Amino acid sequence: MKLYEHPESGNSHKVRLLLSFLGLEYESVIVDLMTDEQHQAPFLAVNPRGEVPVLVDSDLVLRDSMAILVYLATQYDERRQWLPTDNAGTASVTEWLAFAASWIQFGVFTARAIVSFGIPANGLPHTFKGDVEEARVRGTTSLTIMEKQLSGQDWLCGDRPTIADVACFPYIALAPMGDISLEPCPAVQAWIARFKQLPGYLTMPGLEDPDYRKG
Ligand SMILES: N[C@@H](CCC(=O)N[C@@H](CS)C(=O)NCC(=O)O)C(=O)O
Repeated sequence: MKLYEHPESGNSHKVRLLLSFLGLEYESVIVDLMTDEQHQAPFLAVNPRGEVPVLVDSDLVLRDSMAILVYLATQYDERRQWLPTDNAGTASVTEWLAFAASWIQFGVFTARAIVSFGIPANGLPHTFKGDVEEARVRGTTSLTIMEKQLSGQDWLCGDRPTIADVACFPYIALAPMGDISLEPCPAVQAWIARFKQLPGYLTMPGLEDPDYRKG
């Protein structure tokens, strides 16, 4: 398997995490987001959306972190620990994958991109400023929603971690990079601490030092 990724990309990190939890080997191809390599012809031939991550497994090319998580959890997790097989369980996990791709992406993700990288990301040209206030409102609301969900249970979809937790973890844990505090959310903080204890957990820049880009 080949993963097109970037070390500071939380969407890439979701995939790195699940590959590690499942003990899967892969070849890493770094796409330099800092020099706009994602918008140059060679990479656009791989992903016309100009985004990482992309996973290539034999003839299959997957261009979205959620699609990749579902693929890995169905293709390579024989015990189906990361994606329930019952219909209601599958739908509940999908609800949180959609939350990660919408509320989280356009909330904490976007606030982090603007505050720590100076760009709005989300496929917009670097000349765009982005709206950090809008992103912070969505980000704060996302945290409130997650706080409520995690107040009565250890994991987003019940008593065991699933790809719902993997999909939501990086950008929620990186929220302080967008100047969104986790202080008002003790249940979210406890979930982050629990997630970091999972066997095979990997860190990424910003998770331990949210100010590393602000120096
Ligand atoms: N829906 C996509 C979003 C991927 C995404 O936002 N990737 C960012 C890095 S984390 C990217 O490559 N952005 C490049 C750009 O916006 O120019 C997914 O979940 O994989």
